[in-house]
Amino acid sequence: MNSKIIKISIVGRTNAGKSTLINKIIGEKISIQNKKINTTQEMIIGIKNIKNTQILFYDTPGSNFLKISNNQSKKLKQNLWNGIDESDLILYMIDSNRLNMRFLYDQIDKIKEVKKKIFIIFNKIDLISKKKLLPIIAQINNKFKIESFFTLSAKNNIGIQELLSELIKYSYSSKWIYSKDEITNKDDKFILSELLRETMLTYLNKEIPYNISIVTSHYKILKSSEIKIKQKIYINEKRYKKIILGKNGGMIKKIRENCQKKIKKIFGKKIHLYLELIIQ
Ligand SMILES: Nc1nc2c(ncn2[C@@H]2O[C@H](COP(=O)(O)OP(=O)(O)OP(=O)(O)O)[C@@H](O)[C@H]2O)c(=O)[nH]1
Ligand SMILES: [Mg+2]
Repeated sequence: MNSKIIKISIVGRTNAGKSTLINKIIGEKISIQNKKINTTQEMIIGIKNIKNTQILFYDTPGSNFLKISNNQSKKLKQNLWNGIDESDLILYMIDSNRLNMRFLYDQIDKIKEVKKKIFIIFNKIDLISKKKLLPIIAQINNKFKIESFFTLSAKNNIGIQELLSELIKYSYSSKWIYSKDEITNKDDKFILSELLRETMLTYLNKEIPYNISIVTSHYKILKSSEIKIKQKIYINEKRYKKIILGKNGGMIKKIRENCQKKIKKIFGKKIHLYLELIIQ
């Protein structure tokens, strides 16, 4: 059979729902999602094979980092542009409920520079009437050359099939890059570390989740087919320790139990999770 591929980067402001869309398309949680900002930090590839076509989705960090430059954002920016550079087509994703036209025009202007086809995706259509978007779509269409517009709800799985059918039309003859059963470029250990980071984003406020690094140091399937996992949380400031541990260790307990539950849901096995907090 004539094999085909297409590489697509998903770009857009933090919280637009990029990771949610990838997870829905792949059918498994490969990229963490959260209502806090800048959830995705590394570029994660989701792989979807439909008949003879391999579609690669590059999940990128939220693009309001295009303009800011401190150390962390430089890395995020690099990961974002790597995704855009490698792709054949760009999906620019918008939270329809939080439209900011000036910001949007700025972003499209910037992304246009790479001269790739752009699809604009209005996400979270469950929160706003589609009618309201029509004049906005017309306005964008007048100003820029946009290949296609889509309205969907990633969270509620509305409009995703239509998007996939359209994307397939842009695929071209080429050998597949990943084997048939791979769903992401990241390994289990990376995904486990990300799940812990997601849990910490949920429970901890302010800057802490952005100032930790997590390493999954041990992952073993036991004879009972239960899984034993050890994760190290590195923090760069002593004062974070007290907050992460919580009163009588209550916070870290909550984090551990919640993360364990999430992993169990994904891996379908009983999980023994051990966390270690290390000050660097
Ligand atoms: N109501 C509604 N919420 C959604 C939809 N899609 C995503 N969300 C929510 O929006 C929030 C952000 O989703 P993410 O997928 O983490 O967003 P992101 O664009 O990957 O964000 P960054 O990684 O920070 O750039 C989460 O709380 C999602 O549950 C949708 O279609 N409708
Ligand atoms: Mg994300």
